Amino acid sequence: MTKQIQLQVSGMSCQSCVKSVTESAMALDGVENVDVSLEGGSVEIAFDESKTDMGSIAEAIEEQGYEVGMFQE
Ligand SMILES: [Cu+2]
Repeated sequence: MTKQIQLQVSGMSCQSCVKSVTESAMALDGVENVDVSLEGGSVEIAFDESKTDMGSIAEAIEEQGYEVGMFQE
């Protein structure tokens, strides 16, 4: 089943950040859509709960050098 979450991600400042955050999340099996709001410092992610989870997604984004804070469903 597809789950939609919104993560607060700090450290994103330009289109290149948007690209690396998007690509790192999309690289995970089960992530279906990633929508980055640069102004809001947030990332909306749709993923298949049976294939991945929020922790893995947050980790993938953090590996790119960004900080993942709060999230909401
Ligand atoms: Cu950047």
